[in-house]
Amino acid sequence: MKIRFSAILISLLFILSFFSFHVVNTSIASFWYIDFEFWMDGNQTAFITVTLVFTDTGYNLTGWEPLPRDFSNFSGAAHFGDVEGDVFAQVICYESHDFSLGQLDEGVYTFTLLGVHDEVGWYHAMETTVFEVGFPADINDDGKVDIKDIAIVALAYGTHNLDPKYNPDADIYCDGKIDIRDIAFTAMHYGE
Ligand SMILES: [Ca+2]
Repeated sequence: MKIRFSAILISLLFILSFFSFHVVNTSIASFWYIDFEFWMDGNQTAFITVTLVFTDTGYNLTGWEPLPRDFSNFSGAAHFGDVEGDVFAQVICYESHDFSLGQLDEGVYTFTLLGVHDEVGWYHAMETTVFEVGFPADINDDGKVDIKDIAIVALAYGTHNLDPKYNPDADIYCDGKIDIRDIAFTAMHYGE
């Protein structure tokens, strides 16, 4: 009986914690307006400018932080905290930040901005943007996307970066493997 009671209690706590986490996540998302702009400087270094606006009062931005890259996925974090004192004061934060992504090969990449509440410490994925470097579907660099480009990806299909048949030019999503996404991307730009 005792065991069953603790099992029910643990289950209830688990459900409750999941539910409250979910509620916090949903409500916090409405505090932001996010805009991404991808650009490159004269040295072929890539940047993402993130513009973030609080559309509600009671919070302030405390800083930005670049997070580790995972293949073609980049992420950065915006830290924020509660405004001390009168939370009903009109505090609308509007700030931009440049995240340097370094020099990138032609391809398709993603950038996700995470929100970190300094006091609570949790991460919340706020928004993701997908951006292209160069003209990745033109794999043989002859200025057009045609059957030759599709053939190059098809030949490398199913390989990963340790295979001799792996072709990094055909790895459009830069994730170390040639799969259906790389073929689909090339096909989507066919004729350009
Ligand atoms: Ca081509």
